[in-house]
Amino acid sequence: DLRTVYAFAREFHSKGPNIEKLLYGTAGFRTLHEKLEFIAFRMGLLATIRSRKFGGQAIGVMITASHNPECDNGVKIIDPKGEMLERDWETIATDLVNVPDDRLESEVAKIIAQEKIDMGAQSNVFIGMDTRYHSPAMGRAVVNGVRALKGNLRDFGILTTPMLHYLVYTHNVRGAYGFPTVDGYVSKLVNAFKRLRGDVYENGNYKNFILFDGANGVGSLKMHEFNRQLGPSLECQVFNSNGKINHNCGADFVKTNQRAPHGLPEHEPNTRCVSVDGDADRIVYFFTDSDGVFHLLDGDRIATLIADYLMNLVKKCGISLKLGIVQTAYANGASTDYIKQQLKVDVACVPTGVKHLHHKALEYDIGVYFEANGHGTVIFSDSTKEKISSASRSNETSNEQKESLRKLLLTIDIINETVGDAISDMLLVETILHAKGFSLKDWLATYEDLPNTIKKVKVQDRNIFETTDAERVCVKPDGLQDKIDELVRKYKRGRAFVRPSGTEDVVRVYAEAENNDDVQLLAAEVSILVY
Ligand code: 16G
Ligand code: ZN
Repeated sequence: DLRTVYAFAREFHSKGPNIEKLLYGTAGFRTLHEKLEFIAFRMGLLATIRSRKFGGQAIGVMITASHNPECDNGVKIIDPKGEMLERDWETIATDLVNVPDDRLESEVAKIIAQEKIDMGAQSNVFIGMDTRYHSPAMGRAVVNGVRALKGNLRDFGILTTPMLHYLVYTHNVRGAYGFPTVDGYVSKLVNAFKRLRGDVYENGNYKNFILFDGANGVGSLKMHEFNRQLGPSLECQVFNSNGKINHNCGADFVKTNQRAPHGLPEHEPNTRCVSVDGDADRIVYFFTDSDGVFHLLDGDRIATLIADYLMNLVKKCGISLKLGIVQTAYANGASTDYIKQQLKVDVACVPTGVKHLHHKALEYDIGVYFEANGHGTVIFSDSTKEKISSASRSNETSNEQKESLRKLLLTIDIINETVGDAISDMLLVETILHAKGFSLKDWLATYEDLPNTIKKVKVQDRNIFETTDAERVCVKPDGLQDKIDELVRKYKRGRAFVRPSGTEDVVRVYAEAENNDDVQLLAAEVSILVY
């Protein structure tokens, strides 16, 4: 009886008098954890309804606030193909969360009617969470939401975000993409990795040792599971595995501050290091050279390294495929120049947020997409995969080409195509560095980053800022962009833009220029305009 559902909701997962408007943003709902329990309950309801819309296909609900501080949490829904929640349903989710308790019942009824949901249909909700201490309470609220509408559920407990994407997708395609368990996931990636690596673990300047900053999050736990299967093929030493999540460590700390995380064990200069974020869907590489200088290799680097490798492999396969790289305005200008002039690959720019990048990448045969912050992956179209497998079966293919095709197929197997995945990205980068015999220094030498910075500016109302052209041009407030352009013109290789954050109550200011002093000046001048 649905009456009891809503009585229950009012008693245990009440929204209370809270009238703050909450939005299903680029990463779902994300805010202070105290404010989120009723939202988690309502997302349990919504996920159950959404699963029924797809005749019982699995829908994921992930509890995480990714790289945010420990006090925050978040909840987002994963669609049947392992992708982010469809646009229209973001609005439905937003509306559902913003109705007061006494309108919950009618709002749910409205969704069911509008979307023509058969409430007798099967429903399956998969739940996963990060390691925050308040995540289990949020998970229980989701469970209560699912139970309230009599849906089935599987609670996978602590998982990386990309793992849950994988589990949802593999369940729905009945294992065609991999075995739908965490173990199946680890094996799929590690097997492909080992077969590509072969018996020779080191090559040229590439050493098979890496330091792994787990951001005190789920990435460090899961990396241990990978390590068990990786054996000696890659020696990965995990650190930052049980402190405060993202505190002075992790991919966001390293990228934002352009310095090494706390807790880094003693090591030789030039040792390869990585940092992932709290839910392990972002990764950056870094090292400190023999002069003690820190060097960062971010998402732009990873994208260019992967694109270069895949293009060469495709060429050797004797097939023709269109590869493209998708970036955001945050991509370093030097990386964009390198892509155009050296790699001669198509490059597109889209607004911040994985779904925008993913969507654009679908337009290519092979779409490589990365945010500068280390969030990204590669996607291969269905026809690309068909081309590759039919070429590998064809009599007209030479043995040499077949060997390249085999490598390409294994490379695809390492990649988590559903969403950016720190561990999968790392295994891919490790494979490429191994194949090229590259140290991080060699990789860094492919092009030189322009100095850059990102500033946060607190403003009264960030909603008055509106952008266009993939956030590179600010159209509101009136006249602001002209003033920014005027400042930018003063600096050699200068570039700057402002955009309202989608996850914090601030405006972000990005600046880059030929030298660091100019960058700081330009960023300060633009910040004053915004303030
Ligand atoms: C979200 C996005 C991330 C983006 C960030 C920008 C997803 C899953 N996550 O965390 O990709 O870089 O927002 O934050 O899309 P901002 O709008 O506060 O700058
Ligand atoms: Zn994340």
